[in-house]
This record gives sequence, C-alpha cells and structure tokens, in this order.
Amino acid sequence: MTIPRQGPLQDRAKADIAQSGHAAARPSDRRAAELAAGLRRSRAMIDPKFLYDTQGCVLFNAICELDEYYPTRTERAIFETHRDAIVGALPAGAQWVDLGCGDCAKSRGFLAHADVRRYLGVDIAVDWIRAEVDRLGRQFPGIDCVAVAADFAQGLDLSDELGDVARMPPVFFYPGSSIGNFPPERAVGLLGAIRGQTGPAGCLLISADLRKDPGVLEHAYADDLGVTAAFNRNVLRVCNQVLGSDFHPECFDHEACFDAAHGRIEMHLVARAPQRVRWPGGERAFQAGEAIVTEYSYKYTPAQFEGLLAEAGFSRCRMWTDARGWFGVFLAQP
Ligand code: AVJ
Repeated sequence: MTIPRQGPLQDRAKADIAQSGHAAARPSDRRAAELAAGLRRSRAMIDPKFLYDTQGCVLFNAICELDEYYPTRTERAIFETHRDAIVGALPAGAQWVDLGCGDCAKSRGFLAHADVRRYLGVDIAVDWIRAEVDRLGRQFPGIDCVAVAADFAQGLDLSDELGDVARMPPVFFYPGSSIGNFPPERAVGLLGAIRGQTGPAGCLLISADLRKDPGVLEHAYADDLGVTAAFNRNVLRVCNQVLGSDFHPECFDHEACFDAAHGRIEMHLVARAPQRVRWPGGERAFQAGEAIVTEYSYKYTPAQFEGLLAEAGFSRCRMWTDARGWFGVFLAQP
C-alpha cells in the first residue's frame, strides 16, 4: 500500500499496532489528548495526520487515481520527463534520504539512475517500513539500505544516521507536496532543519503544489464520486477509535474551499444540524453549519516557494514543472 507523505508525518494503523504492545498506553493517550484539545478550540480542528489509518490510506490511494486529483500523476510525469536533468544535478556518491518513505516507490526510479551509495528510509512506522526497505536493498544490492524511525514533524535530526555529510552528501527527497500541510512559517522551520544537515554538497529534492485556478483546486479536493468526502469523514471514525468520541460521520458534510488570502485549500467537516459530541472527560457542541478544520494544503507560486527555500538557507534553486505549470519539483542547494 502506498502511504502519502504528510507534513506532520502520518500515523497509521500499523503504527498503532506497533505501539500497542505493553508500554503502549502512552502514545495513544497522547493522541487522545491531542484530539480532545483540537476539538475544544473555538474553531474545532483535527490534525491531518489522523486522516491516515488503514482505511484512510486506502481512500487516499483512491484519491490519487481520481481524474480531479492531478498532483500524483503530474508529479510522476515531471519525474519521468526530467529524470536525466534531475539526476544530472545531484551530487555523486550520495546518501538518499527518503522523508516519509512508505513503500519507497517514488525513490526507485531515481536509485536506478543516480549515483547513490546509501539509502535512508525515514518514516514514523519503522516496523512497517523495515520490510519495504529490505526489499529495496535486495533490488539494489549495491546500495546500503537503512530504515530510520522519526516523526520529522517534531523536528528532524539525522546527524547520527548521516555521519560525515562532507564525504557522503545527502540528497533529501520529500515528494508528494506534503510540505503544503505546514503553514509557511513551520515549513521554513522544517526546510531550515534539512538545510542544517545537507553539508556543503548535499541538496533537497522537494515537490510543491502550485497556485492555479481555484475551481480546479476545489474540484481536486471535492471530487464528483465523493472519495475525498469519505476520506475526510473517515477521520471522525478514527477520532471515535482513538478518543472514544461518539461522532456520527454521516452527520457532517465534506467541504473544500480555497482561501485566497492564505493561499491554501481548507478541508472542513460541517455539522449538518446542531449536535453534541461526547468523549470520556469532555464534550463539544456544534451548531448547524459549524465546521471542523481537518487539513490545510498550501499552494505556492514558484517564486513564493523559492522564497521559502531561500529563507531556510538554500541559495540555489531549480524547478521543473508540467506544461500547465500546476505542480513544481524543486532542487534546492546550499
Ligand atoms: C498528502 C497532503 C499531499 O494535500 O493534496 C488529498 C492530502 N487531502 N486530498 C494533499 C489530500 C485531500 C494531500 N497530501
């Protein structure tokens, strides 16, 4: 199963299973407390990482196949069309750092062509990705493949794993445009943390979804079949499981709107009628029409995104895009 890269690295059922052993109460308590805190805010919110339980991952994969959802196939086409130019711009003898690697699928096409000595698959669910990274290691016997557990939404420090970055320059790979889940200031924080670990010759290969007609954007996040609606409502099921709340997902409408002032798509779940949701230790009333914010997805102009990279300390930047200029693949260098 392909797992989308989140800004805040996604949780998923496999991670829960991995954590649900004996010392398991803690992470799930923390998750419940985080959900409760978000629901109690005057503008209720649920962090997008909760969208990705097993069912959420399946629904996200279905989204990626929709006609309306252009990012996945546009990125794939840009990678394929410009593979040689991208690979040609990478340092030799690199270590490939796959941020939110999941099943490592997007890296394979690069590893087959680039001069890579080492592969670090970074993900929150290390037990799950270990098998995928092992499989990658069998496919590329010349590359030393390692799985690393990290939730880089909480800060990224791979100094131990990377070793001497002057001798083996890292190529940080963050595809999928999941950087768009972070507000710009937090995005700069993560990009700056990456920059702090590139060394003199390392670089960052990252995708961002670009500004375009709001109608196209809203349609991409509110498809005709209602797959994105199901994906969004599913988060209430996750909430019921993790927090023990009594949401009725069918009592909320999916809504996606482009907020031009902030340059972001907002996904909402809108209460159809007045209702009260209860969970152990708390409750929240919703008026009809009141919304829970479940995701921001920022869209940038090429200049805006280059500005973020510059602010984070990258002084050189190249971009590849599609014929419509809908999606950008950026290579940022110190
Ligand atoms: C996985 C964060 C890149 O923002 O486009 C897709 C998630 N949400 N449809 C995105 C998503 C609704 C996706 N990212």
